[in-house]
Amino acid sequence: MRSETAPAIRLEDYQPPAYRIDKVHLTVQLDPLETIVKAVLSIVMQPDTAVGTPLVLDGDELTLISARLDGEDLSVSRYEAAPDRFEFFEPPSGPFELSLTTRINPQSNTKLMGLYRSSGTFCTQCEAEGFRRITYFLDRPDVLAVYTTRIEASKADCPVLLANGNLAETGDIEKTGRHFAVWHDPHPKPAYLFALVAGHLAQVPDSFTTASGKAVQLNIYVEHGNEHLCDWAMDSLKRSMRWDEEVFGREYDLDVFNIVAVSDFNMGAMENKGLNIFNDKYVLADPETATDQDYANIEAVIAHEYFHNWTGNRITCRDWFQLCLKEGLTVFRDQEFTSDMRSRPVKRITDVRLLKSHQFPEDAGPLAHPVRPRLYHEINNFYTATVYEKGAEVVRMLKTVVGETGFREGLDLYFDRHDGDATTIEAFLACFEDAAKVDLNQFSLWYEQAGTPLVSVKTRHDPKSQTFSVSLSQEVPPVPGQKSSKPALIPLRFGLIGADGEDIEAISDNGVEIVGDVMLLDKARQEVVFSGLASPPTLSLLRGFSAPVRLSQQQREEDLRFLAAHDNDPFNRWQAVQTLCMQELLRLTGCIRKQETAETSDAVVEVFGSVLRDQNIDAALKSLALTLPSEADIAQEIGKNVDPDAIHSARLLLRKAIAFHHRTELLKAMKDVASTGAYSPDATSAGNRSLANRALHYYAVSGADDAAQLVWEQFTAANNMTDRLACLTLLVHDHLAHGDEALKAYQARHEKSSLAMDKWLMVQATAPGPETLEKVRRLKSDAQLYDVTNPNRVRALLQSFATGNPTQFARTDGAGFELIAESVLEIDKRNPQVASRLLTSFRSWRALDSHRSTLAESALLKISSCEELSRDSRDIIDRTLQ
Ligand code: B3K
Ligand code: ZN
Repeated sequence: MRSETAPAIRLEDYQPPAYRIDKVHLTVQLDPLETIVKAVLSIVMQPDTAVGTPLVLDGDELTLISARLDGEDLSVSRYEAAPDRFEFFEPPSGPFELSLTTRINPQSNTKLMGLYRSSGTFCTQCEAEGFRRITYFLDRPDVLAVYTTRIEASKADCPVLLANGNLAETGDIEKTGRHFAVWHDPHPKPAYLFALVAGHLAQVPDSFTTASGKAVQLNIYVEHGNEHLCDWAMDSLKRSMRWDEEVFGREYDLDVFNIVAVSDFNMGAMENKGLNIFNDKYVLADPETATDQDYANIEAVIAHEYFHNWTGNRITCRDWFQLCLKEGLTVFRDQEFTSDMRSRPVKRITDVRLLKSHQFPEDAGPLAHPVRPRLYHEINNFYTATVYEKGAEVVRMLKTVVGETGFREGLDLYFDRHDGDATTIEAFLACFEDAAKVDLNQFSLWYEQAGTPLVSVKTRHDPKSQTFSVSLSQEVPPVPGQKSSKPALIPLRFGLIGADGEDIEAISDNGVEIVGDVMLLDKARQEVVFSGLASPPTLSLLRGFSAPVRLSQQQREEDLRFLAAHDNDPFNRWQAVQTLCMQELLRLTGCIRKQETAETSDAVVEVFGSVLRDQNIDAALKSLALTLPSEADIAQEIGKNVDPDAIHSARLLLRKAIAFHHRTELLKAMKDVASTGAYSPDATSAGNRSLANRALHYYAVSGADDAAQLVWEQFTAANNMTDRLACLTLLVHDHLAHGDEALKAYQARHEKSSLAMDKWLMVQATAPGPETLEKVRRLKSDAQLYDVTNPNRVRALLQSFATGNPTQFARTDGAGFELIAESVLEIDKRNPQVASRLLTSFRSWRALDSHRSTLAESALLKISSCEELSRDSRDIIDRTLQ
């Protein structure tokens, strides 16, 4: 007997709530095993509600202790309470106060939703539906209330007591050894933004003065001993606050902004009003334990959560289908912040790589869904790359379509018109239609249709008429459960490049609207004809990746080499190198599969020489240009009958050829950017390290006699985590001498830092080679090194194996799939969200060759046959197998 699938929730069934809850007064008496929550709810029946309509509150694993109505005990005949609901029959038709007291057990809360404990600290996670695990409530985002929270706890165990809003009162509870704090949040908010933290935490204080001169107290709370690791996060916070004022005119609105870092957290961080709670991975950093990537992530996540204060908190979602309203927009905002703080082209390339590696496969597989889904069984499974990353791309396209000014005016209108609302995508788009006077009807399809559009391009030059025609067509490949798709409005930024490498101003006529350097594709097939072109230009299409589409364009190798050298759009220069590599990698993979001799193309290898020698691109960009498409990217491009071993071999072959041919230039590149002096996390220094380590990545397999020794020496000499981890990865993944010694040395050095040890687990889990599986199993059973209760450990060891080690996950003996299937079942019992996320690593199973896909299917069927699967995992497994 398999467990039941939860009922589907549909967008079309949305109904406004029958009752409002305007005020919430919570008293939380903290105790690890028996926490008592008294909730006093000020409730009003909505004008359209029929008198006598029952009030049904959500609950999840709750025990009711008492219920009172306007201060009097509520007779048991007037309500029914179960762990998952509280139903009040025939509530008063006028305003009333319902007081409910419930008991919960934070210590046994292994789902890490609701109120739980992380290393002894009490903390909460309420998005999406965690508040109902604290008290009975209308736990939906369109019920907005003003919260006052009184926390009571042992003074010794919990000297720090925090909740949303401003601190109103503190004091001792006489003769009990307990104390209290009262927090008041004047901004009405949905329950998912509620937060509470209590524990033994160190406070790192700072301050910020807003543009209008208001003083805000800033605090980061961390475990004692970690105070010295907060400087970067605090600096990032202050820069985010200033940037949001300068770029979007948004100021902070409370007296205090608190951030708490905890070590057990299901995701990255949470934007609770005035009290952001973070996975410590996105707060703590010093050069010894954090890489440049970690520094960049911290900056971006701190900014993202802070930006939610306006896009998410002051303006929230009407229902969970509108999740992209806050997430897509906030990701767009954090991407812009990073672009301003660092290098815009580098950020764009990094984001597009992420989109292509995470979102494109999602959109091409069984878990595909529109940016705004229409149906869900478990909302936690919709915090996806599609909602976040494609959602941000849609906002970026909106900006392209309505123009810079129209975009800013539309957003200003959105903030004005909807401040304090729980609203929808339609309302958001209407602001841009009104401000920029455009019709976004066709554009809105981006929110409705799943699947990545494929844009096919053909060009033709006619010397007689001196015209250059570009024929374009668009189609969305079939998506399970989606009827045929309509043509979307696709903004294609482009340039026509002359033989001298300069962009040509060309005149076009006919059906395609062109605004500046953007063609607006709006039909299934269209043609643009440019005139006055005696010789054929080179077309640079989809500059800046102006739309989340796949391009099918027959590009000659010489055109790609020309674009790689001359395109004045940095994104497309990078893309040209990637396309060249991808074509070469597909060819090599084909040869290997057919057991033909695979020889690398000298011309492609030489492109890397030109990139290495190019004086005009900065180090970070150069490093990206030298990065080959990942194995997963190649697999995705192949699309079906995928053999990960062949892909791995092809990629290694090309890497070795590049390394062998450019040994001298690689050494020179390393020398040119070698760091002198102390570590600094700034973008330029990080770019230099990135290039040096990229060059070393090639040099390590160049066949040079000193290669392995050089990596080992750099490992031992490294004065920062970025370099140390880069070397460790090479030593282990390329099976160089000293690999085991390096792992031991790293372990000895970092065993006290769990974040650093996560990297150690990850390096081993992602090592290619058949020995990895046994190693992962050994590590998994080592209680000193692995802890199934900690989501970061699970992600470091198992998620990285499943998603970052394609040859071993998809082993031909099925042992990789089995390991992950077993682990999903084990984790699912404790923490469904972490388990279902791990389970999504099977999403591309149908694209594998028939032997491997049969093995994957049997692992999936094993999971599916489990009787006690959580709702989260049941939803993913059903969709993955459909
Ligand atoms: N809003 C949270 C994510 C909540 C996930 C709930 N399963 C973090 C963020 O996107 O900022
Ligand atoms: Zn977010």
